[in-house]
Amino acid sequence: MAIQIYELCGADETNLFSPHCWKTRMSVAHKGLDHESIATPFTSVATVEGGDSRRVPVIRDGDTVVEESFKIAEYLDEQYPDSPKLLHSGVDKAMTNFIINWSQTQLHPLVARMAIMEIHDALAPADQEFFRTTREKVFGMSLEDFATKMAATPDDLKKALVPLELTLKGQKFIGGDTPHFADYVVFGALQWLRICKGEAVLPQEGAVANWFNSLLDMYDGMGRAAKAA
Ligand SMILES: N[C@@H](CCC(=O)N[C@@H](CS)C(=O)NCC(=O)O)C(=O)O
Repeated sequence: MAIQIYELCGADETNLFSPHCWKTRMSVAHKGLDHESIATPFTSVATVEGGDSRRVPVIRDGDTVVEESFKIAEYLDEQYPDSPKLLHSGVDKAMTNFIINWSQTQLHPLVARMAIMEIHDALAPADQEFFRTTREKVFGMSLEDFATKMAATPDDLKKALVPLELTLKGQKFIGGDTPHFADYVVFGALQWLRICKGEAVLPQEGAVANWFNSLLDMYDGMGRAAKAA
């Protein structure tokens, strides 16, 4: 039976753009498992699976419900030990936390600064209102002011990606020879930008570009099949 993944969606239910949900989609595919996406708008997240979670991704695997992309990866490794691992030792999990925090503090804010209005505009009207209210509270300014005053460029992104560019000059993946959950963490951030803002703002050449393209093509091109803006 396919694993159900509750994923954030835009006004168009096939527009599944969330960075954290992409981590889970790629994780499920890495384990060789099928998935069924359940498109979930912002205003429905709080009702998913009885409403315990305020965030997606959430998965249902038979009778088991798991939320949070890192916990989902751990669950998949435990439940499906015969397929390639997403995470290995305790040390490996500990270091993956660094990648998660690096991605969320160095890449996610840049994606927001580059694409905040595009993210907003892709949502259904009720979700736009939710998104505006919650994000304006965090930013302390209107979305429009944030988009102009805090605007970031593809060059800013390229600079933030230097540690990854240097790493991938010497190895195929963050995980070494094969992808690891950490690869999907960073992939999720760039896929979010690709879907919301388009491919032109992503690195066009170099090690990060090659790595990202190889992940887009993996699992029968699942990542590339998601429409870029
Ligand atoms: N640490 C969580 C983060 C999940 C998260 O922030 N999800 C966002 C979607 S990208 C969400 O559900 N947001 C709902 C909201 O902002 O109300 C994970 O990796 O699963």
